[in-house]
Amino acid sequence: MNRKTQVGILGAGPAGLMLSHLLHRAGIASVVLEARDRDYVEQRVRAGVLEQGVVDLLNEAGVGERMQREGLRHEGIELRFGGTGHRIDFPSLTGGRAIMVYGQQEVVKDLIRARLADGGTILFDVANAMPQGFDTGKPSIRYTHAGAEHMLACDFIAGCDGFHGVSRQAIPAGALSAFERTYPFAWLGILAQAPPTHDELIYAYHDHGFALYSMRSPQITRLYLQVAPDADLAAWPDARIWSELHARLETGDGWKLTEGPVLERLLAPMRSFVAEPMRFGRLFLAGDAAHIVPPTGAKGMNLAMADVRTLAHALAGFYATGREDGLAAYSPTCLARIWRAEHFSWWMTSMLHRFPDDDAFGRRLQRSQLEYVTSSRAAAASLAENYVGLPFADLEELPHA
Ligand code: RFL
Ligand code: PHB
Repeated sequence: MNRKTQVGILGAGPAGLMLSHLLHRAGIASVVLEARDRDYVEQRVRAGVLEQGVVDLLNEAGVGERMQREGLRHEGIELRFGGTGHRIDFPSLTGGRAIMVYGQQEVVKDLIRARLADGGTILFDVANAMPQGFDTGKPSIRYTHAGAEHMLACDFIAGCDGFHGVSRQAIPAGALSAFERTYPFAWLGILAQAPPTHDELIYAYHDHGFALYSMRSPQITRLYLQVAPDADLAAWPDARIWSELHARLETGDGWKLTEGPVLERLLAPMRSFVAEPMRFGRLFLAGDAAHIVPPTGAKGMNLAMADVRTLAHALAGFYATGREDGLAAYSPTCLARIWRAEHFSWWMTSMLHRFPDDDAFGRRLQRSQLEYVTSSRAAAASLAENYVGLPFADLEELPHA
């Protein structure tokens, strides 16, 4: 069967769903094609930290109501090293900004519900999706759904299909430059049925390696440990995970980590990656399809949201005026923010982890950096403004169509 729409979107992650929602609000039709089923997408536990600007964007776009009710506003984080905790206070360092702890899968659930309530089309369980014709001005996406072959004809394609998706791969070799760094460690993450006993996230620097204390709700703790890049989950029974978390997170102040049943475990590789430019003809890449950061700066989902904000605005400008300048500015506008987040994520990662080739000099440098960001107001303010998120790019007001 052949279908037609204005924007064909690959991927129903935060990027694809938010793009479809923002386009709808601008009066632009789209169809979202997703490889997985709805349940899988809604249960996939990943990011948890929303920047202030993303919180504002979700609210302004009318999809922030449950987040406002159930999300946890955090006004700081703690950096823990040398047996002591040091708090970075966001509002006083950033002119009142903060973050929201609200699970990525909750954002995804809210966006899917909003799209369907507005009569939007999301096709789940799509196989063999292949963008084509985007260099000729007649783009389309071929795909298989419910056992039949289909073709979606569109004006533009948005590749929001994540790091392992087909969109970036569909661009001819040589048209993209890739910039990449891998790290010699991974994160082992767990979700535990244990009420958080600390109000804010804790980033811990420890001789055994990095650990992160986070949460999802007043009942659920989210915890991460730095492990070897080739770590095997089978070698990490619950008792070993808890013992390492106690060792790396607890300090001399009497605070204790509460244990509880482990609901979920995952291993996350650590990588920095950017593909430039984020456009080829009428195909636009957004979110993880174009760039990856290590999770230490909590930037991945936030960058995905910033990309689609810019893309939705550029497409709205095109449909309102026929002019292409907004579309031409998409990639450079996004890349400026992306490279700032790439640097911040790399910097946080470098400051907080153990590296296999660490020597005493390197460890002393890390300690000095940690002491500096927790004692100098200027250095703390730099960390804080990056963590809560720098202001979004100014987008020109659209002329009325
Ligand atoms: P997603 O979420 O990967 O969604 C892509 C969607 O595309 C689908 N897909 C396809 N669909 C059709 N055809 C194909 N051929 C397809 N191939 C793939 C996939 O099924 C999927 O539904 O990308 P998107 O939308 O760009 O969103 C990016 C975020 O998911 C990602 O950056 C964050 O999760 C990263 N991240 C964090 N980001 C933050 O902002 N704050 C955090 O605190 C944070 N913590 C994290 C993280 C990522 C982590 N992991 C597991 C990598 C913590 C971890 C542990
Ligand atoms: C999380 O809660 O999953 C989380 C928080 C902060 C990070 C990464 C992940 O830097």
